[in-house]
Amino acid sequence: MEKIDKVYAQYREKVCGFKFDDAVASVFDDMIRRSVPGYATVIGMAKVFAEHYASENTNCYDLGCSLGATTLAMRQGIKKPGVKIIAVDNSHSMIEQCRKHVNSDVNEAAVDVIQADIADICIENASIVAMNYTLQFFSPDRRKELIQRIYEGLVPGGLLILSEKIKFDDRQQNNFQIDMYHEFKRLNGYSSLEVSQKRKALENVLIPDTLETHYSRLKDAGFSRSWLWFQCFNFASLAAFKD
Ligand code: GEK
Repeated sequence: MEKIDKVYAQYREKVCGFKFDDAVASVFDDMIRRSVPGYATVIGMAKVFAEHYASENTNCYDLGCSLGATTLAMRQGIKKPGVKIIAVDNSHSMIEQCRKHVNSDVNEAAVDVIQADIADICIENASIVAMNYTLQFFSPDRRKELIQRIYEGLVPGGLLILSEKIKFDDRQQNNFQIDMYHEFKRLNGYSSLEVSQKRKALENVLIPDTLETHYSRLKDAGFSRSWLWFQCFNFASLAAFKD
């Protein structure tokens, strides 16, 4: 039975920084589906991207794989022989459950599930790198170097899918997108208390960039084409290609 996210349902005297621990991992599927607008579309499309862009004898990376939703979607879509998925997360709680999901999945492509920091892994021979809602948790001053390593690790024609919470330079737009995003969460059954305590927990933990910052970082790394293919409020997904 799917577990319902009640992590921030009770009033807390002190709200500590958000952690990907057992309490979060055990309700994560419900949490992310009710908290990230367009999550089902973005994950569902990982299957389609894999169908089109996972090429023979290459690797597909899922950076910040959590429970393995993107990994399993890509695995369903892989058509070419010799493709291996490398799923990486530094949370022990997430990786334990991700392994269980991968082991009970029936699709055939090889999958390595690795507990590691994405700063420390080698990215090589990649036709796809999916980084869904993970860069936002990575130290801002190391993001440029990580994107550069992803670029270097992609084969020519390779694809980076980068999904993120974003912010906006225009204050009015930023307020509008955030307000409507909070309404989206209430629509999905979160109380005002849950919304405000979660927001507090994510302060200084989830640090969003603007779309402009993403585009210029991708360009500086060498990506010749970066396109917005999905956006709902302050959540966006980009497809960036290495020529
Ligand atoms: C999905 N992509 O379901 N190294 C490795 N993992 C990290 C790091 C790091 N430095 N920092 C954070 N994580 C998934 C959802 S969730 C997004 C991704 C969210 C991991 C962290 O442990 C968590 O599992 C994941 O990145 C972010 O499509 O919760 O909003």
